[in-house]
Amino acid sequence: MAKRSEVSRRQFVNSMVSAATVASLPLEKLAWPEERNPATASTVPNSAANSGWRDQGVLNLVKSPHAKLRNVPVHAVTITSDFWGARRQINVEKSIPSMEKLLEANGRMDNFLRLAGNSDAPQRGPVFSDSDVYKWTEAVGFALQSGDRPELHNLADKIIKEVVAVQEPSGYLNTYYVGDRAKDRMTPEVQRWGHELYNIGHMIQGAIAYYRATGDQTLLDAGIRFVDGFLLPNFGPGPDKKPIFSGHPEIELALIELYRTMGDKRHLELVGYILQGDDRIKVPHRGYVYHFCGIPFTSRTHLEGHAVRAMYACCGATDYYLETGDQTYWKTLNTLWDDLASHQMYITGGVGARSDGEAFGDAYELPNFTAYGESCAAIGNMMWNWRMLAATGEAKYADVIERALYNGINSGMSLDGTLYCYRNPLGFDPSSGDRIRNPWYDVTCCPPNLERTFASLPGYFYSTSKDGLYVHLYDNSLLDWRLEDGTGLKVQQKTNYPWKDAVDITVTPEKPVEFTLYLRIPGWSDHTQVTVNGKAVPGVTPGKYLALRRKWEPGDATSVKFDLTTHTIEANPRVVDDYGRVAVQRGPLVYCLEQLDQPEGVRLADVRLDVNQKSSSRFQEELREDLLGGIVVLKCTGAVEDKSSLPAGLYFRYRPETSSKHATTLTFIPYYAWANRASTPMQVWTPVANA
Ligand code: FUB
Ligand code: ZN
Repeated sequence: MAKRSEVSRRQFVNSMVSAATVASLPLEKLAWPEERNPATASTVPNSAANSGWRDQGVLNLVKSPHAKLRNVPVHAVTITSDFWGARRQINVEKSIPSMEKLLEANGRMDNFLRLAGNSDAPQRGPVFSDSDVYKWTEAVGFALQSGDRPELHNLADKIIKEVVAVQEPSGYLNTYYVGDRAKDRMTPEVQRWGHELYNIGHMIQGAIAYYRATGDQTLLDAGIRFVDGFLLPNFGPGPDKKPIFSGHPEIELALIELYRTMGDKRHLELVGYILQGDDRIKVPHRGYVYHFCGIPFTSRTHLEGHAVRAMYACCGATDYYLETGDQTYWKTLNTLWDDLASHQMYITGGVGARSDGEAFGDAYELPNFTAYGESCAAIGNMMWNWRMLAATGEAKYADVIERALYNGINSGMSLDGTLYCYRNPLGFDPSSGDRIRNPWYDVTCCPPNLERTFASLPGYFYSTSKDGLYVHLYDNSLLDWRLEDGTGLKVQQKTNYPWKDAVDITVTPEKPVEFTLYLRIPGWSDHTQVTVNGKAVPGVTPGKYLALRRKWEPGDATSVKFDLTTHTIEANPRVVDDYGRVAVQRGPLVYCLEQLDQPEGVRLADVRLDVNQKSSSRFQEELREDLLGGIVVLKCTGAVEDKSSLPAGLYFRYRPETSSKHATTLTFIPYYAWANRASTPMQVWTPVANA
């Protein structure tokens, strides 16, 4: 299908403010250009009627009846520099291009080319290899939503052509279930393990991101052909159709975004059917646990099974709720979320305690060294909380997003953007032989997942509501969008967050207008000060949005000062692996100890944290521009317990009087930056000296 050509508002914004622009955007960028002057320009209401493809956010919730908040398009937010600006620049300049080369080198494109007669290479990679290509395409789609990059654009166009070239007339498209394996397509067993619908789900998500960037529907049409031509006529409820078992939830959220994009209600209804489960496909009980599908979603009482599957299922179910308002779904989602927050989530926002089955553990089962914490699962956690936030406008969901994003997701990609963690443990000993960061995995789900997440990040900074604008995340950035009544609005953030406590926010509506600016006050910030035009605002509560309702005038200045006191955090005593230990958190960042930062001869296994001093005086902060891309290092006094007098063997009488301790200085770095130098021991949870 032809590309639509339009003068892009995004291109306009990007020509004015490029990602290379440094932190301080001059104030004139906040001014409205002549043609947007309220006196001369007509306002464009943010209604379904004109929500064109270019203005659809990460989720297009414009018509979702049960969404309290609506997404702001990725192109409307320019993250200019510093924390996420640097990360995103590396993502688009290094990670995404190098991943494409790796996909080629590892046969992911040959899998398609062979079917078109353009390669002799045999099929390579696991059954879900196609999804690697689709997730990469999604990353490019989001990257292009922030501004055109001809090289990436051309490369993605070429890849999309190679993909759609091998779609069968029926609409079926998969590079694994071909030839001798074609007879196995969509058999119950293959629905369990074969990832056919998972692949197509990622294809549809990639296609939508690409469409929202370029208007190019080529891949989207292929996704629709699969669903409308192959899936819907043959599979679904009713005796004339075969049953569906989604196997690895993913198709659910993709189909709902397709429904939001194209408006075909059958796609939403199909998700209702899939989430209900079809008992014509029977799997053993452990299968319903592991796959997190196949039985009614609304019968779930806790998180269990494969963590990525569970998180994606929760995303799909929340999407379904946002469209239908089905209260039984809402009740289940809240039950599962409480389980997540009270029993199952690492302090880093990672999820999935067990390597065995890449799975959730029992309540409070959160081991550190053997933690699975797959990057994809933390991303799934963020995606789910983004949907819960849209449903409610409650800050507790944004707190989880921030926790996962800054820690358990951010750790997944090396600082140079070329190495990735599959697992994100909270303790590490390299003598295990484990290589934690790698350029490539044969199961390479995480790298392109991280790339699409960082590329989509501007879309997570703000939401609109009927009465105003929500600010969820803080970093140097410029929002150029509109309120839901159509009034143009620019919001500039200037900050050195998360290293410094201040965020200056300049609000520039195109004309004076009354609305509510909702500022997220993170749960970790005990004492936050907010002023508007220099006047202190009362009623600031941690873990809530602060509602600033007033008539906003162009140039109104809001300033926020967060409480970045470093805190030691203890876990519920039922988390046995953290008992007698503390983690260190400053602002949104969880910190860790890496062996190579500690004094010579001090082994991490022997260090204790002295918690007798007051938290505020315990840690000295050092801004180190030269280290790990620029970080705040935390130093504090600790103790080293001398165990050298213990005899050889496994068990000894406990004789605390004979153990000697000496003081040392411990150096903490942000967890996300670990394993970016040499491979040395690391730990997040450190025993306290008096435990
Ligand atoms: O099965 C597809 C992906 O591979 C899962 O989401 C990951 O956990 C990995 O197993
Ligand atoms: Zn993964």
